[in-house]
Amino acid sequence: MTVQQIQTNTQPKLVALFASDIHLQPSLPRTTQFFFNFLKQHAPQADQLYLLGDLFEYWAGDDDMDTPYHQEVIAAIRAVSDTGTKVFWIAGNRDFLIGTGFADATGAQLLADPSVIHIAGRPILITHGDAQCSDDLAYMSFRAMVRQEQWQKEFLSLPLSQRKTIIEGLRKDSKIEKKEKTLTIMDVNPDAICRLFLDNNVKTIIHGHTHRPARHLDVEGVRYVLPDWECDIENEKSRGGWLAIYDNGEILFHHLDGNINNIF
Ligand code: LP5
Ligand code: MN
Repeated sequence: MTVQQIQTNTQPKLVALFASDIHLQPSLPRTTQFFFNFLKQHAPQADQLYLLGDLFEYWAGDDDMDTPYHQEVIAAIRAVSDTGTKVFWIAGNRDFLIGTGFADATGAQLLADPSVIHIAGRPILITHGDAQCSDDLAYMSFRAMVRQEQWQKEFLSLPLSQRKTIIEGLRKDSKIEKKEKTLTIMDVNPDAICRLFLDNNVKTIIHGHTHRPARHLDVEGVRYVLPDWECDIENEKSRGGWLAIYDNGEILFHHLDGNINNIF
């Protein structure tokens, strides 16, 4: 009797991808193109794609879905869902007004912030990350206001053009205010992160928002911070990338230039 040797495939299988803070807008054509390439070439190879907030520069409401630009982005995400990759979405501080209209159009499932998911046998907490920036008191009170259901209902009842004008004003103010704030104030608060690890019984956290990509070896576990994307600054290297988890538990950063490693 011949014993047939079965060749095992040692290549780890891609399970999930994580990206955030792409800040899509029509004035960023190269960034948009890099994101579309990511959706077309990489996302379909994963079982799950997690978009962890601030995918858009801002979102004024689901009644703003019909612009050619938004239609193009929606179609690109829909194409990923249609390949069988499950797309999940956590809202960021710029696009928390995304609702069921966007979810239905893209096939994305909206998740609460934070959420605990299970990948390759490990529980992982995912969050946008802004809620943990608790030293930024001005932002915290702004956040508390705009995350109220009643407040959002009233804001969404304003005409779309008026909402856009208000938000564009806030974007300008935010850029000015950020220049005045220290990096420490705009980073996540260590106690808030510690509580997140312990209260949710996880050893892995993935978040975005701070635009300071890194793998932090915190006392309670490992915290992966996703990069923001910016590919439209002349004479500057494209910035951005995503995190990938494989079925052997390995977690790697993928840079836009094709480099792959375990630190960003
Ligand atoms: O986004 P980013 O990286 O620039 O900075 C964030 C915080 N800023 C924001 C504001 C957004 O960028 C702009 C608005 C988003 C649109 C959401 C849709 C609908 C909301 C409509 C609101 C009327 O999130 C920034 C943080 C930074 O992250 C780092 O964590 O520092 O925080 C701020 O800039 C907030 C200010 O410090 C406080 C602003 C108070 C203004 C209150 C005006 C209320 C006006 C109400 C009008 C109806
Ligand atoms: Mn953000």
